[in-house]
Amino acid sequence: MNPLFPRQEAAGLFNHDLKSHGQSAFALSTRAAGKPKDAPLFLGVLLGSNVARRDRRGHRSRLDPREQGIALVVVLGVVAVLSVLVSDFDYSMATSYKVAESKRDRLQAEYLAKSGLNLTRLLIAKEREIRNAVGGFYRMLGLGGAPQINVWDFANEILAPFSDYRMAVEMGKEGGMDFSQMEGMVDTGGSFEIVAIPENSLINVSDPLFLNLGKDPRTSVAMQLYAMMGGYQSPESPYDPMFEDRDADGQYTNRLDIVSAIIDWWDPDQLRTIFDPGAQNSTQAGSEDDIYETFVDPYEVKNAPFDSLEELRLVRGIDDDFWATFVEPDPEDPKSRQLTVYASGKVNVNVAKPEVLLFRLCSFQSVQASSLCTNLDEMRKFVWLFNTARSILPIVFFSSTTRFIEFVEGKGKIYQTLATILGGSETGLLFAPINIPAAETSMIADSFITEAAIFTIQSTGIVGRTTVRIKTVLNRWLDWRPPKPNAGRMPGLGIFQYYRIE
Ligand SMILES: [Ca+2]
Ligand SMILES: [Ca+2]
Repeated sequence: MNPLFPRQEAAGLFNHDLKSHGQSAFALSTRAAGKPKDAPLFLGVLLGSNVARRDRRGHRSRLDPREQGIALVVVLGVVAVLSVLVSDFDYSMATSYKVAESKRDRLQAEYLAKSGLNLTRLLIAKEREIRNAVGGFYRMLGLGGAPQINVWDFANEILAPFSDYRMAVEMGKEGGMDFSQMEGMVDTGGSFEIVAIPENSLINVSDPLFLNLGKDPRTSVAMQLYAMMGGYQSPESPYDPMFEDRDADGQYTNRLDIVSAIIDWWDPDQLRTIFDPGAQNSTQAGSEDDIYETFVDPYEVKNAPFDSLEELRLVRGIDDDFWATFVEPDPEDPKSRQLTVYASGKVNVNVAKPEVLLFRLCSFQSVQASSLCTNLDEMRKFVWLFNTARSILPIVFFSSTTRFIEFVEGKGKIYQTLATILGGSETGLLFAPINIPAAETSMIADSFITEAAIFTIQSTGIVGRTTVRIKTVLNRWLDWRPPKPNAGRMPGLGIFQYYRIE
């Protein structure tokens, strides 16, 4: 019962009203007294509080002015409360829906990324068959047999039908292929993108997995690191300013300090490594931990190989400048990296950036004095030549590391062909060949490699505006032994040494 209008009075009012307005819409609701008639009354008052009505004698009368509009205020209040509740409910439902939609897309994107990752593993595992198929082509060009083919560079193109079904069907039509008839091929509602790089295309700063250069692993790493930081460039290097100011820890850290700190992080002893770039040897003296003990939050060196690239952040002297210059200039793009902690120390001549090839080459004493290691112009020519040749013909060039050594010495088919194309040495586009002592040729050739076994694979699943990225390091090196107490043999598709979903 409406507290504002006692039933008797209200019913009287209403019934009377009904008699007077036989055709009124209110009639429908007034058949059962005391039941729904409260509601029409309410509406009647709401709609007609100022509307004339008749009393028992048929005289027109009005409600008490004090009663007029009270119901309207109450109803408006109720409606306002209800509308707030409804809009809140609507908002929370819309939010829940969006959250559910986003979770659905994220899950879908994650599995697309996983698919891309596994298909890339499969593609790399099938490389040997592709290599055999193109061997004749390499021999025809006079390049010797085919080396390991860089199939990972073409992962997005080769795996396109699995990644973006709709685009593949469209493109297939143009090429006369009907992907829509292929069993198991369906529209996944998203796509994936792959970036894969072999780790031996980078400079390894961790304990080398295998390296037999007649030098201890420390010295080999030190030589490359020092070359990378421009240590052998004379009279000055563009990197000099980086080593002139205090770093974030308040310490002065020069090139040799960084070389020592990185090596001491993983070498098993607790004596400080002292690298002599002139003599190309390293000795151990003093304590490794001195600097770390002075930090506000002190810690000790690890004395074991790096597990991830991020761990390098803990080494003294590795600040943001160093990180942005050498480690990860673009965190979104693994191809911008120059350093790795996963490789053997042998640099892959077919996939390494030309700068990295120079760092490895110039780390040897017998090569250091050559123009390719000291003259910035010559270095730029070398880098330009490699980058241009690879952009024109994105295939691998050197069937063996000996052919690469021949190339830098200005011998062999590849150098001769490039010299002809570029119009000889007079044009100034070609770097001046260098001379490597015959006694050291095989040792230097052995510091390079043409086969990659450890890869960074980054797979990004994309569904609408949702992306999920999986960053991995895949190890396919057959001689690799897992750390104890693990045991077993390397599976055909390799194992993940690093796996992170972002
Ligand atoms: Ca040490
Ligand atoms: Ca150590």
